[in-house]
Amino acid sequence: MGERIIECSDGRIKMRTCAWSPPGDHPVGCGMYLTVEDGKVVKVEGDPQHPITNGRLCVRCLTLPEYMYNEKRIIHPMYRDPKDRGKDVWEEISWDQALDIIVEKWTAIKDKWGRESIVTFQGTGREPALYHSSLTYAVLGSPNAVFPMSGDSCYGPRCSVADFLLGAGYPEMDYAQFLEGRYDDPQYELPKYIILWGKDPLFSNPDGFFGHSLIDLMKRGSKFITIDPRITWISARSEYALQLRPGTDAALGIGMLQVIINEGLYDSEFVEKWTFGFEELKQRVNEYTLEEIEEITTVAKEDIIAVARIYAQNSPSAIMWGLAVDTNSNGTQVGHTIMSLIAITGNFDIPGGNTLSVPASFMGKWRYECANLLEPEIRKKMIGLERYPGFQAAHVVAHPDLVLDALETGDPYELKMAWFFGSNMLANTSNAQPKRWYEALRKMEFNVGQDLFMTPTAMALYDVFLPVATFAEHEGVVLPHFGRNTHMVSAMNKCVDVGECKSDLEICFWIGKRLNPDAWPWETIADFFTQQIQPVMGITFEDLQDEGWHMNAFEYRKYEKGLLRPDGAQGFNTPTGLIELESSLYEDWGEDPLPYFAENILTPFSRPDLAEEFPLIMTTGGRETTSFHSEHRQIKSLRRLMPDPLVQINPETAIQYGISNGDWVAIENPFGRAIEKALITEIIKPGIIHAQHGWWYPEQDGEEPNLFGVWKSTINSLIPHKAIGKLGFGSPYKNVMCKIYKVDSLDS
Ligand SMILES: Nc1nc2c(c(=O)[nH]1)N[C@H]1C(S)=C(S)[C@@H](COP(=O)(O)OP(=O)(O)OC[C@H]3O[C@@H](n4cnc5c(=O)[nH]c(N)nc54)[C@H](O)[C@@H]3O)O[C@H]1N2
Ligand SMILES: Nc1nc2c(c(=O)[nH]1)N[C@H]1C(S)=C(S)[C@@H](COP(=O)(O)OP(=O)(O)OC[C@H]3O[C@@H](n4cnc5c(=O)[nH]c(N)nc54)[C@H](O)[C@@H]3O)O[C@H]1N2
Ligand code: SF4
Ligand SMILES: [Mo]
Repeated sequence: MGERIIECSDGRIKMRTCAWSPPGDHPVGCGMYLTVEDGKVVKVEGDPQHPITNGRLCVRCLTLPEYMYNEKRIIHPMYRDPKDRGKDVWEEISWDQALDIIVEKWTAIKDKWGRESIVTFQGTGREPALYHSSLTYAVLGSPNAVFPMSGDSCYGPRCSVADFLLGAGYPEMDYAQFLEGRYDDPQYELPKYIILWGKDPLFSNPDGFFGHSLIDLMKRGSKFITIDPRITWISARSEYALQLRPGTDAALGIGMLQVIINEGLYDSEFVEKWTFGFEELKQRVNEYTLEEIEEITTVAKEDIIAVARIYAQNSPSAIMWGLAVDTNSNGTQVGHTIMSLIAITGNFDIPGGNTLSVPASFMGKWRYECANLLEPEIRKKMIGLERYPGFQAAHVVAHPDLVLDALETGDPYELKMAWFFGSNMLANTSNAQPKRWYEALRKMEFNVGQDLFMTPTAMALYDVFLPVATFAEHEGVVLPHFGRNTHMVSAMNKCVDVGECKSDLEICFWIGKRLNPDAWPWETIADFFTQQIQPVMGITFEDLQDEGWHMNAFEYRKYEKGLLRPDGAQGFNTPTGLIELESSLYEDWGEDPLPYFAENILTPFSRPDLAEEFPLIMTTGGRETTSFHSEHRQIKSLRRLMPDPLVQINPETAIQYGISNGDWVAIENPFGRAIEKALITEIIKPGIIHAQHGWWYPEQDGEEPNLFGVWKSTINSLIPHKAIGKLGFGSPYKNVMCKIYKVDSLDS
């Protein structure tokens, strides 16, 4: 491990830290040194001694100084009269003035409408995601914390499957992330095969996983299989690349289960001892024929058989399941099939398989426990509690689709104040149907937001703008590998200040101490972190800052050792104590206890009446290294690499519609329309297109009605609201029908 602070001979200093956000990132916690000169960060270098990332960084971290010192960054609190929303008429104010305005409005609204009339919005798993519930429950005292992605379809379906059927945290691939000696640790075994299922980690580093590790494993001999409608960098190097029709993953999973079960390739000892409902699962998967599955998925039956055999006959092997599992109304069913595949082949919690996390957690646990600070009567008012009890059991947050309904209709009650906590929701990111959210939210009495840039959401909706500090400007902890990971924690060490920016946690502290002091008893942020991490990791926050990162010992096969259940018994923390191939919970929540395939709501097959007009299928949002959702559009060196939103179209489809490379193209369906630029490419099959999300144009006029051009490439206007699964999870962000046609410009 290197020094925390290195004094260079030229007078500059290098400070070691681990990244989270902003700039946007899932908590990979990559290790780096920031060179500081005259109080400014001037250079970013990877830390070769970091155990997971070994000095490797992506372009978004390498351009950090350009982001931190960007001319468009907001670095002081600002206020605008609610009647001026949409106009660029901000007044710079002090933090004290901001606090006074917030306290006054919050008091008036809660006294008149009740605390439940306040709603808060988070974005993806950036750092504020860790403090969002605390802001809502422990600061504002409202029950309505919401991640506004329809059907909570990022990570929600995957985590709920892990909760309900496994009783454990999200099962990550074992890439020796928890072992001292990493790949050379004597306990470790290399996965023989890695299946990437709707996940592209080289570009996304998703869910706290360091994507480049796949290259390490490839070099060491792991082989790959990809399940992805597109040919990715890894698919091109895979033994099999199953290019399924978007949204048909549950059918494919059922086909693979059928082959493994019918051919007797499963681990019968594991199935017998540790699973519940095997016979019922067997019966269910045999209700489909492989011919039908081939027709649904467009994957050749022979390939389904081959991949199923390879996975079952090469233990250990791992499945990495990504966002495409969630962005599907069948999200929980897809997750169910994948979880069943891992289970019946005995690949859970073995070296080189899929690891399981222990139930007790620290920061995350505190996050959910904050809900206990709500008055019981208020907590009962959480939107969606009655309609989606399963959703609430897993998540303890308000339901996004029902929140939009409530905003529009006032049912079950009026919402009057919104707080944006790391969400640029109008910019084709989390929300389906963003214009509906915009129309509803502009009617609120009072809105507060915290961000770093003047986004379309801020320009349209905020009244108070609170400026946020990047990871180089504040202290914090990173929990890599998501799930309920309690094995590793890393420190973010503050290097510099920029303007008056504060971190999300500092903002919670600052306002929490005024609105709800009992919930915020810690003197300092360091005291708070120490109280969180010491009982689990055995070190103080200051120790962690010096060490850089800290790992607890990891044990495999925890189900044999009584490490997964609170009662210390062997098995899994589910009602049956076993992995539930047939759920014992779902029926009570109105869902089929076994996995099934159903067409998504807006495809040429579920809507044959629209198929002639909208014959194509659109998937969206495959990640690019140059942006994190709507972030980075104003970072010049990144924008040069990706100047325009691109829609990928197969050459055959392009000829059919008279579209050439570089043409502007309108993408349209009965719900909405967006314009992107054609990229003609063989990586996608005919009849399917892939469109980027998260586009707005910071260089354009920010005032209404233009709002930085946010309504031009409005890809999420094509995604229907409430096209969700029966448990309340999953929405078709990556599979809707559409048509395309050439237009003259982005403004057409
Ligand atoms: N069509 C389509 N839509 C999608 C997807 C897709 O694949 N296809 N993916 C979806 C997924 S998986 C997700 S998770 C959502 C993501 O949706 P969001 O996370 O809401 O993404 P952004 O719109 O980038 O909003 C984040 C905002 O937070 C600000 N920010 C960055 N870091 C911080 C920080 O540390 N603190 C605070 N307070 N603010 C910060 C950024 O500047 C930005 O304005 O988008 C979804 N939208
Ligand atoms: N650079 C960058 N990194 C990011 C983000 C970002 O915006 N930028 N966002 C972060 C967030 S919030 C998330 S959730 C993760 C997501 O990261 P991942 O889980 O890796 O997901 P994606 O990159 O959205 O999509 C992965 C692959 O799914 C394929 N796909 C599309 N539709 C389907 C389908 O129906 N079935 C199957 N099997 N595959 C399909 C796409 O072609 C794509 O190659 O990335 C995170 N990391
Ligand atoms: S994954 Fe890339 S962008 Fe994210 S923290 Fe690591 S280097 Fe930075
Ligand atoms: Mo996400």
